[in-house]
Amino acid sequence: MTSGARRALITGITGQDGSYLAEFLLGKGYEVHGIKRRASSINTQRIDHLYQDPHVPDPRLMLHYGDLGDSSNLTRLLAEIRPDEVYNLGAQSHVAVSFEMPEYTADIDALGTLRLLEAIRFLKLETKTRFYQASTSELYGLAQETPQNEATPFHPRSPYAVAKLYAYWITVNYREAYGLFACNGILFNHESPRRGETFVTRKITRGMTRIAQGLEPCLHLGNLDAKRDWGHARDYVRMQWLMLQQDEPEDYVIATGEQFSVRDFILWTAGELGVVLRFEGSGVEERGVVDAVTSDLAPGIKPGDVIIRIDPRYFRPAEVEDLLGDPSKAREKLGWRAEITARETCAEMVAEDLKVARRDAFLRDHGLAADS
Ligand code: NDP
Ligand code: GDR
Repeated sequence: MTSGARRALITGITGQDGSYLAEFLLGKGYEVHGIKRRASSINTQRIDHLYQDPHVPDPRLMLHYGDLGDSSNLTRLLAEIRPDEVYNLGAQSHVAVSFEMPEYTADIDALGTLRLLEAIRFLKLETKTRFYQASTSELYGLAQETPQNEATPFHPRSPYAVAKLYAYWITVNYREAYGLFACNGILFNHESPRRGETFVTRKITRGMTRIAQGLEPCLHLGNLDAKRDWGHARDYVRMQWLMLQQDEPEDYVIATGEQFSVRDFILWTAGELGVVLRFEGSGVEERGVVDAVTSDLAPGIKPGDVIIRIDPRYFRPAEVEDLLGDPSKAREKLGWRAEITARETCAEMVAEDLKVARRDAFLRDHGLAADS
């Protein structure tokens, strides 16, 4: 522990939001501690640009090995760090994977939250440490009303969402029972160039830029009709911090208030690449067919190519079709509003993924690719 700066502990610091939040808090002068998991390969790519040699005087970013499944580890870290703010972003965060790994998802996403809260209580940090829980629009699932706000009833539709429901309520419970300053941010989908490669937006921008560079022939997706309220992660981590700076702990919906379909996102991506795309057929036979290519960003694509196909393996046992958030409370109480639109987020993601795809194509063309 170093200076008298405010101290934050972030679980999930190696993830999309964790990396933006760490950047944001360091910019505010915080001393930032993050929990990373031991893995057989390096898993800190998203925060490597923030890394500081622990031997430099007064380091501001410190990483600790840990896991939300390990109570003694969490308790020891909290005892050592004594953070002013804990941001619980760590989770098995993939909805489709939660159907494959329901027990693990419940252990990490539901009980992991309890483990952290109990550690705070056990160490008598309730009056010092403020707690942010990464809750989710997936809680609404089969939404009872549109748009969804803080009063909309929950109807979770996946093991992930059910685990997050427990985490939501145990956070409320520790606030009510022990007076902990604990908040749920009910965040709608938010994306960025750092989004995990298997979430639909990044899968689209990464897949289509690779097709554009002739690295892959076609992208297989699931339900193109799903509608989401997509924001940008950089906008949303600002709100996570703001919630913990208030006089009273409360729960907030964070969303843009605009909704688009997966198909819209594909068409935006095609537009960024100068590809005129048309959908034909229906159901599992639906296909994205290229009508024209109007730029030099997609040398790997020509008219008539089928670059989008449906693969039923990406359908979920229970789907969330339609989510749209109402962020009025965040706007009115905290003066927050999303600054980056879904369309702008898509453009940024395409630009970043195109750089990587071009590099990979260059390596391939010069016989330098790892597998060449
Ligand atoms: P990511 O999947 O990008 O990051 C998840 C993070 O959790 C990673 O750092 C991951 O580590 C870590 N993690 C996974 N399992 C464990 C574990 N057992 N112990 C400790 N850490 C673990 O998610 P996002 O950044 O997108 O989301 C952050 C949080 O917000 C998550 O809780 C998510 O469920 C929630 N959320 C996200 C939304 C979104 O649209 N992005 C919307 C609403 C809520 P590693 O890098 O090693 O895998
Ligand atoms: P989501 O995000 O489930 O909303 O959870 P994801 O991007 O995975 O899916 C969004 C919608 O797209 C449909 N879809 C596909 N999804 C994926 N991943 N892959 C595909 O090939 C595909 N084809 C269509 C899905 O069926 C779904 O309807 C994200 C996560 O970040 C959660 O952690 C977070 O809580 C919620 O957002 C809010």
